[in-house]
Amino acid sequence: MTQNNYRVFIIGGLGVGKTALAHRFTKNLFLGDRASEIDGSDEKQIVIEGETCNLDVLDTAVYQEFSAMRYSCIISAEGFLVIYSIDSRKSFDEVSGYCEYLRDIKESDGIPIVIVGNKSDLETDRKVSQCEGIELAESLNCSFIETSAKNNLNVEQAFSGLARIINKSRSDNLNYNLDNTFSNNNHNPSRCEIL
Ligand SMILES: Nc1nc2c(ncn2[C@@H]2O[C@H](COP(=O)(O)OP(=O)(O)O)[C@@H](O)[C@H]2O)c(=O)[nH]1
Ligand SMILES: [Mg+2]
Repeated sequence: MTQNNYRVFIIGGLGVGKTALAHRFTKNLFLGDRASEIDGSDEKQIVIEGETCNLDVLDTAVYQEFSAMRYSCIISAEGFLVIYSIDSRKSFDEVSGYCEYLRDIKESDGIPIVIVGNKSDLETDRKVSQCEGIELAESLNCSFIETSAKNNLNVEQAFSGLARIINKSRSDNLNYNLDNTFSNNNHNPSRCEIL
């Protein structure tokens, strides 16, 4: 993968807004209920630390759960958005399992992950406080942000924040590998950042 290319994978429970977030970010559209009909990959150029970069966004459909396709998407991605919906306690409870699943597949505890509490516009239906989101992210050594794909709140920040974390991880790994005679991707500097 070239320096200016970032591949990110979106994961989370059914209906949390993975496709809606991908569409809001890449096309600046909110598709409402039609979002569930569309899954796939898309890309967008953004500027990170003064450089124009290409972000490949992989949004795989539910039917691909545990498929070889999903596995290879995860292997090829450098960073992950783990999404829950702030109006669903169940989706929040699933977050740590997804993080563990990704870390198992990537065989590293240091992979860039941003935990995203989506549907922040649904304040009156909120079941998970922002504090709980932050605490979970800290305990899992991940970054955190709340978004609304519907109202276009913090969507760009979630993706660009992840790209910045990937950048940092690339240079950390490079320095680590240069500083050590053995090369291993498993060192784990603190990565918790509230975006
Ligand atoms: N209120 C609100 N609804 C959302 C938001 N994001 C997605 N949705 C809705 O949640 C439902 C599921 O979204 P979808 O993107 O298909 O979820 P996915 O299964 O995670 O891909 C759809 O009806 C979307 O319109 C959001 O930020 N706010
Ligand atoms: Mg979807």
